[in-house]
Amino acid sequence: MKKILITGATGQIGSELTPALRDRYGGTNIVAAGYRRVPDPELAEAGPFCRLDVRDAAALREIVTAHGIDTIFHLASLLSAVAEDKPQLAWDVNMNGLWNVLEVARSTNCSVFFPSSIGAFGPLTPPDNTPQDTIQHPNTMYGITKVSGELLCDYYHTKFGLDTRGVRYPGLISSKTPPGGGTTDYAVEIFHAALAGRHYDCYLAADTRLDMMYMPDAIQAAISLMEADAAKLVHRNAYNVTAMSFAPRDLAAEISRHVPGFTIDYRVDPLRQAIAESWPRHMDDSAARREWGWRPAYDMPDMVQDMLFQLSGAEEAGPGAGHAT
Ligand code: AKB
Repeated sequence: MKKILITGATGQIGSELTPALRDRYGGTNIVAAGYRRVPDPELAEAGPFCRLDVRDAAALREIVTAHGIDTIFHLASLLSAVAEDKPQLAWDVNMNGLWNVLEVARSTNCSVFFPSSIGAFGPLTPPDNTPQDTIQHPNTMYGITKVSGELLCDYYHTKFGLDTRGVRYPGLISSKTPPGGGTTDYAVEIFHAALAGRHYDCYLAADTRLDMMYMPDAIQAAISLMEADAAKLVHRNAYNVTAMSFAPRDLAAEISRHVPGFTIDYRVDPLRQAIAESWPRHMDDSAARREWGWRPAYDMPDMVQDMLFQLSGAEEAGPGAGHAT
């Protein structure tokens, strides 16, 4: 990786992956592309930034050729709850965006990282110790675009020899960036409520257990996979990766250990509850561990401690100080 393009650079993963890659490879070698016109000053000033709608194939090609890009981290995507609300738009952005990236990559010989998700599984999937290779059959538009994306990336590898790689992320928790319309967003919102001394109404039921990961591990997973020896990759696309598995009740109990008096109620949103119930509770990520050495650094108690530390610093610095929006 010498010249990297990140699509969706202003989003949940992109706003932390971009600085991490700039630290590693140098600011000028990382082109951040986002849909929103006004990026954070930090993102725009530490290296090249351009506005990009991934559905615009010509604009994408122009950026890739103008900057001599050899690797694309394609993060632009609508998340699960938003996609369920706007399924036509989700198909357009998630599928046509990926198609454009793969086509540009095919003609310019770029490597491609594509993040899939636990959303690529469905109600027929074994929810515990979910195997790497198993029945998927998602019943949400988000999941349909993710499983189609996995298959498309595999196809471009076998048919055209393109270097496509990807992981299935669980719910991601970040101290820096608010999530944008996912089913697992409660696991971030709850921290802001606890630290502000507010009561939290959780939209998932107390015992809805899901796979989760702290953002530093998610960033490390993307970088490690893209730097891994290609000869060792058997699965290539859509490696199960996880770090912890908990329900809202478990997270609330751990937060209460640090924030005495924190209170929570459960007011279930049927849409997001149904999505969550169709997803794995805990994936088997042994293929990722075996093939490219995946190993998360944070379990749930470590994550909670660090989130509270990071967010209390940010909140002391002023409202929204920790948010890269
Ligand atoms: C979402 O809820 O949409 C995401 C995911 C698990 O893919 N966080």
